[in-house]
Amino acid sequence: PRLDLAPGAVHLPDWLDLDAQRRLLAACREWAPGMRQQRLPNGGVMSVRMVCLGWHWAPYRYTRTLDDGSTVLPFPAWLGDLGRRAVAAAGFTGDYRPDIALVNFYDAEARMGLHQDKDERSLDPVVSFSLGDTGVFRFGNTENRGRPWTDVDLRSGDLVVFGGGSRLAYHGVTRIKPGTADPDLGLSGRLNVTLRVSGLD
Ligand code: MD5
Ligand code: FE
Repeated sequence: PRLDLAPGAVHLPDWLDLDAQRRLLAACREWAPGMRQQRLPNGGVMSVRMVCLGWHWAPYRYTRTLDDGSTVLPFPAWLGDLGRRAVAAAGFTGDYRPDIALVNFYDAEARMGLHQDKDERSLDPVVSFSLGDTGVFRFGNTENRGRPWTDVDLRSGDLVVFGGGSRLAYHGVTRIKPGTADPDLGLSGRLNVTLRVSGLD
């Protein structure tokens, strides 16, 4: 099935079959040693653990190197291919050449407050893959952090593509539902992999 959250925001539940989920999870486990909790300029520390591929999210800009001077992990070609299949499945036309992946791990307590993704210079779609425990995703409006918003459960294997008029919508993750993952996957907590186009070179 295909669910339109709003113009340009397309939810394809269970788009990744269990085999594809296992492959993406195995890749996340290879990247996981780079995961860290980002410190924000306001002094806060994000509850989500993140590792970046292609470009490092600094916050609130993209850099080629991490704070410690190390080089960001490469963005693999196979992940770009998966992203192109995802945007096509969601009904978007035209080239899609993502060069950033943000891999976010949510434990049972982690959240992500409402924000806009506006650090990319390109407004090409953002592709989101969910693995593991269900997350409650809050999809807001483009004006402010207030209502109206819609809360959507994102389950393991779900694809959401955010483009067009939804690309700059406020959004966040209000909670994780512990113990909701398929035990066959072997993941406690939630992983979200987003693909983006930096518009940088
Ligand atoms: C997540 N991650 O579930 C979400 C999925 C992030 C983040 O929000 O910034 O890492 S991506 C959701 C998204 C991306 C771009 C635009 C919109 C939503 N949107 O317009 O609603 O961990
Ligand atoms: Fe975001």
